[in-house]
Amino acid sequence: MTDTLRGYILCKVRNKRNILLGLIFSLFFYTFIDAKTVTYDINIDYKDINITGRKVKAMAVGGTIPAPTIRATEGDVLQVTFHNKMDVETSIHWHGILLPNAQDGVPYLTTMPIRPGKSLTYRYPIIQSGTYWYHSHTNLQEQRGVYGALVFYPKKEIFNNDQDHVVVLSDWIDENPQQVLANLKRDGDYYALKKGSVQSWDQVVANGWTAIRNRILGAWIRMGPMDISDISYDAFLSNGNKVHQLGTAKKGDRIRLRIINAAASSYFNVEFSGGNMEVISADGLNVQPFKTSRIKIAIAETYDVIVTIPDDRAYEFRATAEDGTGFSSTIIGEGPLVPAHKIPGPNLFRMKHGTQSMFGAPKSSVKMEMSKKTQMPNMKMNHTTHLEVNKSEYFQLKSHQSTVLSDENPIRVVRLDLTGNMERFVWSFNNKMLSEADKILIKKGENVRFELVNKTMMHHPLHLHGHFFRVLNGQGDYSPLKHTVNVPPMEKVIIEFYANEEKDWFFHCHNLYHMKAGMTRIVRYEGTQTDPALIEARKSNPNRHDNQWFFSQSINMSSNKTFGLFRPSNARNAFELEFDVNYSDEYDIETKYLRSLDRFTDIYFGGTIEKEGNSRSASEAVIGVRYVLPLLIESELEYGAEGLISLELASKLQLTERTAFIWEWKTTGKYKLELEYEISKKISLSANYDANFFGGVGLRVNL
Ligand SMILES: [Cu+2]
Repeated sequence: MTDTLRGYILCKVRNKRNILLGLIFSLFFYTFIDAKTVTYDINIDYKDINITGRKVKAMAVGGTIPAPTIRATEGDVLQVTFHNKMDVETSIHWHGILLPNAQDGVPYLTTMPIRPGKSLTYRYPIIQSGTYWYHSHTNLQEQRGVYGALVFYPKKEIFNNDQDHVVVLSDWIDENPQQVLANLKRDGDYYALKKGSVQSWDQVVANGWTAIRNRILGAWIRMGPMDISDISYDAFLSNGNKVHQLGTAKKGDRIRLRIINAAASSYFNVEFSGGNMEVISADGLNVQPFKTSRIKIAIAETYDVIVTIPDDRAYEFRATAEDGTGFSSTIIGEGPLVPAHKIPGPNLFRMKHGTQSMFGAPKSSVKMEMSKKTQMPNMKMNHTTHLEVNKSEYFQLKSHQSTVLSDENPIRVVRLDLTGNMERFVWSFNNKMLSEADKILIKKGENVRFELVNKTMMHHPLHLHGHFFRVLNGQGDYSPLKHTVNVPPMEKVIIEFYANEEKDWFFHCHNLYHMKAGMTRIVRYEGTQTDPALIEARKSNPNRHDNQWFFSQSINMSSNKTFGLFRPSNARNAFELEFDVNYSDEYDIETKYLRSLDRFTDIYFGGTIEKEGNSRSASEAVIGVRYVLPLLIESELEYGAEGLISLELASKLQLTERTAFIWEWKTTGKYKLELEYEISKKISLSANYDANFFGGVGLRVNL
């Protein structure tokens, strides 16, 4: 292979008859045909792309975004060599694929990273068929373009179609993803202004009593305003384009679409303007076919559907981001366009956290269907009916065969609360990030059941590497097998699988930013021996996972004083320097080291220095607790070295989309009032009044 062809797949498919391999695989796959090795050779490199009118340095596999589709057939051996032409390391994970642990591609956990300038060959036998995908598992590279489709054909296709296409959905933002994460760490609602989802009080009131009640009840249990996405994207893409023409078609053609949600943090509602879609598989595996007008596809899921072209016209397959901020279009056929519905975003003010179906069919007809066997009093523990399961959003997915696990196996139940601190953008399981938590230990031969309880206001698409699990969705013995499951806000989902593997596997939220912020675990099989090369490599792992330091500074230059806040923080620790200084040499400075105990509680120590009028400056050491009270009022109970105890209360009220009122009151008699008008996320106008420094107007700059 030469460099002259860099950026493209150099060598497509090479048939290779290898007698020894053939013998081995014929034993494995009950066939006497030699396993064919399907070989790909692909570069990963930077690529300038222009999606919004601005040139941005992206990362591309094989020279394209999405990466070229890798195709092979069940029973083949897949061998793919990636050449990393970038100056940062990378990795490739095979999403939804059952393969030897060392091929899974989680850098430093299962597989060595692909170092800058180096190559890595992945090789594994294909023991499944269906629609899957592959992507980088390094830092935030997936957001920058390192993802592509994986299609494994069955040995014998059961569906007859006129066409078969991959539709890779994704989200795009010009801003550097690392900066996106830094912005979210500063303020979980950072992108609300850009995407128009600021829930100010004027809007709450305009939306009536339901909205007012939702907001007050929410604030009472210390939940911020509801939002269903974190980031405001610049574009949504279908096979790399905002609008994508998918070949020609004629009336009556049956077209199979292999839909892959490869977005970093977007859910999509997909609809076809030519009528209902027939869902034939989910997460790569065939299900009992059913028709629906709409599918909600969570991050990292795949669905295969068949659509029928009703007439000699152009039809739109539209994927609308769930937050309503945009969509991508795939056009099928030629002639006058029949557009798909416009799907508006949800009304966040009136939103209740109930089950929303993943599919468009009416929900009222659904009941939890239990098989007769499972309704008998002597129920086996591993049957679904013993468990409280909410009406699943996946209720229409039904497996072809029974997926019940053998009741001979011991059962291990793992309860995982999905937790988070939206304000500081920390996401976790059981209030612990990956870096703080123990591995989830399981044992080969067990039936492992995960009880997933979402205690946050967001959806989390959870993905387990190297396994398929049953989702207890009300279909009893025919519960579908998946590799990714959405857990809606404030709901509980139960999954279970037979532990038939070995070693370490990642289990994580597939929202890229949630994963990076800590919502990740390692599932370890008992007795795992880690490859010494990986142990050695981990010592110099340059990727700071969920515990990076971020810096936020804001300074306000007003006519009466200058005040500001400097705050470096990581997930659990923060330093704060807060100061007020006026022009007659009076000041009030507070420094603190804070340790976060949970979402609501920080403990701290620090010191204050104060100078008023002509008196000398006075300093004092303090310790205290910062605690979030109902109605989202922040309190600080502080004990000073001079023996005084004080209490401070503060909160921020968002009055309009850009105007906020901030108040602070302390038992010592100090108070501060500030009215802020946000021009951008960086610059605000402000008016303040203060017990010590009186009133003034000024400009706030956030850096
Ligand atoms: Cu998540």
